[in-house]
Amino acid sequence: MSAMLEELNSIESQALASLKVIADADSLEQWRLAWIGPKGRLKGLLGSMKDVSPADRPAVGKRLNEVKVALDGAFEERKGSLGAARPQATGPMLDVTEPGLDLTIGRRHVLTRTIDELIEVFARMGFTVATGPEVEDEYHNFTALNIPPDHPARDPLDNFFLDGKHLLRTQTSTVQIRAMEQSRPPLRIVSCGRVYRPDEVDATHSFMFHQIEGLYVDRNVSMVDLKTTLLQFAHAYFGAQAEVKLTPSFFPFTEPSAEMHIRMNVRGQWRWVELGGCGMVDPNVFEAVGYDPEEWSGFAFGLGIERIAMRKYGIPDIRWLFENDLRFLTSV
Ligand code: FA5
Repeated sequence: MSAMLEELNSIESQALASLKVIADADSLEQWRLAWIGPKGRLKGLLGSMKDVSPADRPAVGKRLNEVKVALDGAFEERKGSLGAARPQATGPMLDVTEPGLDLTIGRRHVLTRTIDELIEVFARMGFTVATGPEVEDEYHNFTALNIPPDHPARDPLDNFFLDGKHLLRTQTSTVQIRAMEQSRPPLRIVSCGRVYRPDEVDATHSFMFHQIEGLYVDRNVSMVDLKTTLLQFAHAYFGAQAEVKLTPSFFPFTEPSAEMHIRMNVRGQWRWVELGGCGMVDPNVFEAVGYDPEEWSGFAFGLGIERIAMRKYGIPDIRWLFENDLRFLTSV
């Protein structure tokens, strides 16, 4: 028998014998390093293969492999049995003296907060909250609001139609109609909610945004009531120095119509900011809901809630409101 084969037999029997008496993980690791580790006895023999005669080499190679498999297997088995024998912990694995983890307290989204704040301001002026569906029919989104079938605002390219007759509402003015259909005057409501338009998205425009709609119907309501209500809102929400300006505009459902601008302090500078549209309810709208326009008069307004929140909280880009970036959400 070649000297190498003898050496291999001896390594095998010595290694297996010494493994039998190992009783802890440290000694097992020592054993691994000594016998099968990268600098162990078995690896050392590999270097001597070049001295084996070509005739003996196949047999020696085969035996080397057998010994390696035997020692690796015995090692794994011993490791397993030592692990199983390790004493199991008793009692709870909990150190009650360790400092606890900080819990991050969440907060309502800035738009939700703005909606609640707006509703509170108008509630103090006697407005109640009304709601309406986001999926609307053409009648409530257009026809009842005095927007005739050939009006460009009804163009399918300017709306999110779901089928030929239903669409995602483009304005909260739809709730004016639904509120008037459901009750008799006098009436004083606000309605906040999502609206949808295929507008190109940029720092001030989104394809989905929120509006607050206001409607006041009574006898002898005038533009003075409208402007006073908006001024009260501006003072309550943006501070006593805020001013309101109405400039002529056009909406099919109000006559006369106006754009509402508020002069407010935007990061240290006083500026006029346009927040939405308003006007006196058009007689055709009253007729559509069965109110007598000779008896009843009223005003309505619709303001963009994102624009209000952006001014109030100094948010420069409308997209930040919808991206759910925690760096933004935790800073406003
Ligand atoms: C209207 O939607 C009318 N319904 C308002 C109204 C109500 C007039 C009642 C008269 C009586 P307008 O399309 O201008 O009007 O939109 C109102 C406000 O919504 C705008 O001033 C702006 O603040 C906001 N808004 C409009 N488009 C977008 C958009 N793409 N992204 C964010 N905000 C928008």
